[in-house]
Amino acid sequence: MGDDMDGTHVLVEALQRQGVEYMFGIVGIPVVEVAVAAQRAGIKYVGMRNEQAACYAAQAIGYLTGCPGVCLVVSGPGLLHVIGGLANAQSNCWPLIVIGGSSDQDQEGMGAFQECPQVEACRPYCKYSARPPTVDTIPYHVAKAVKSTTYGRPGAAYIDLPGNILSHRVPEDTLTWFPKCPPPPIALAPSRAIAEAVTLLKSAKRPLVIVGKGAAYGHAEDEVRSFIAKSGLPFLPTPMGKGVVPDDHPQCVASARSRALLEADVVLLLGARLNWILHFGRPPRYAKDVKFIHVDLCPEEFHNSVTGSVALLGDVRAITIQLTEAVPSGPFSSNTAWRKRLDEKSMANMEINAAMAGDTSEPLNYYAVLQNLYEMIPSDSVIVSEGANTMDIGRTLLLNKLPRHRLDAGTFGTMGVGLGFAIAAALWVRDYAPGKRVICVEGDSAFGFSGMEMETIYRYNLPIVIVIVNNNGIYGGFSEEMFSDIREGMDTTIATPPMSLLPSAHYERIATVFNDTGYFCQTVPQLKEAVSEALRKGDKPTLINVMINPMAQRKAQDFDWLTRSKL
Ligand SMILES: Cc1ncc(C[n+]2csc(CCOP(=O)(O)OP(=O)(O)O)c2C)c(N)n1
Ligand SMILES: *[C@@H]1O[C@H](CO)[C@@H](O)[C@H](O)[C@H]1NC(C)=O
Ligand SMILES: [Mg+2]
Repeated sequence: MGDDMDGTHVLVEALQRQGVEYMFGIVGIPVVEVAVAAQRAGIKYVGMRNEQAACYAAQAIGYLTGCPGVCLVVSGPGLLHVIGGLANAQSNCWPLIVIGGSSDQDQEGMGAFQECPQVEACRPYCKYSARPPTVDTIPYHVAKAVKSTTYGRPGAAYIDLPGNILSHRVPEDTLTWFPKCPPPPIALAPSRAIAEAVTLLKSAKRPLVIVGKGAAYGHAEDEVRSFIAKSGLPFLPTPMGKGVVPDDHPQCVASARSRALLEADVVLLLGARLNWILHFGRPPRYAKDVKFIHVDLCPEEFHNSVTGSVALLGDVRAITIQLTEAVPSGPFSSNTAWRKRLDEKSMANMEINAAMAGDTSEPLNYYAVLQNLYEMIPSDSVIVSEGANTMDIGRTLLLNKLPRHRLDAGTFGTMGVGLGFAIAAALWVRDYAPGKRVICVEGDSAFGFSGMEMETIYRYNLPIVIVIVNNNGIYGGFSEEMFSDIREGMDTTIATPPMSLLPSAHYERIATVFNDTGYFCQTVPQLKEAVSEALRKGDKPTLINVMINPMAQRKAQDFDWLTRSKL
């Protein structure tokens, strides 16, 4: 007879056989042993301070590596904290496996410690949610979770492990291990559909390509770049599609986004969904009769919101090769009127941005801070960003030249993702792209959601540069004087504006808790000094708090950012 193995060790070995490399989490009953066994087996474990942030880190490493990261949590409250993260991963279509300990099965229904309907709670936010009934079924469920999270549209999976299963021992020779899940099969579009797409593109007067994060996840950068080069078509990226083709490419019309969407007559979507980020493909943001050619790996995504003209189902990289082969060289370069209209608008918008960035009067505005930051950071940096104005203005000013180098609040618009994403990015850089920098640009409110992950960042000595763009509030706040005037003699809960945070908070002093010194900046020279020191040090975290004008605004927009129905 061979040796016995407990559920914990079966779980860890199954994860390892599936190629899982990173685990993020918080331990407690009954999963302490899982984290310890994972480390012993060589799985990199990062202990975090809140399960939500751990889950953000796990899904970001999944997006960056293509292999799901694991988030390990305890029963009850630990599991419930992770659900925001699960929903975020599912919404972004990023691979993630959450593993939750749960109370012993023989106490079910009796008010067991942290008893909670965990499999049911996770199910709406997952592609697969299950509890292996026995120790010997764990390898099957782990293999199935890996397959569910990476095949078809990527997403999240949940595996529930009661304490009694984690500790139960079975003879090793009764176990069946599953081989590493093969990479997802690649589907091409039928050549007839490719021909239809190309005919439509050729007939277009005002064609536009939109590059989504599906193209980034699908590693289609070389193919999309070739397609853009050969076709000569103007393009713009979605927020996390940035960098698949460099933002500063001459055919990028992101600076004329509203006009490009509104006036295009044929739009080719490469791994981008017609959800709120692309204003549902409908008026008033698009022409009423615009035609969509949609490339997606999920058939249910087609004809959502508007009926498309051509649906190309399959792998975005393979289909982009098909399109590149079928499209004639530079057929659109003759279409100078359309390009001219877009370029004029781009120039006008870029001039407004440059004027605002050039205004370095104090208190600073967003544009001055973000443009000066951009000019200092290496162009291959991974940029993590969240906040409202901070993130939106940063999307325009912080250009990406490489794919998967922008991580932000994404499809679900979640605040609190930044530090978890940055932790994952720092590990990815350490292990796969040494020398790159991770720059995490946070609104002051956004930073607060997962602020204690600063301890995690210091504990693992991750060289992340965190820049807080501090305007004393959510979208904006008040100066110290106005804040105290507003509340003078009043009940603070009645008088404090809901969008305001404590004025002039010295978030940089959080660094002193971890025996470091942060930077407080109110001027451009101070910002430059702080960033250059951070980049020079290079081997440790840096926390920079930049005070800006609490009344600073985004430049005037042609449309409300969120397209609303007229109810
Ligand atoms: C989890 C979550 N809670 C609340 C919100 C609503 N919300 C949107 S942006 C934002 C914060 C914006 O403030 P800040 O991060 O300081 O950026 P700013 O616009 O001030 O630059 C909040 C709370 C959200 N998107 N996600
Ligand atoms: C704190 O930092 C100083 C140098 O800045 C160093 O000498 C000291 O050892 C550090 N203390 C701890 C506990 O790390
Ligand atoms: Mg703010």
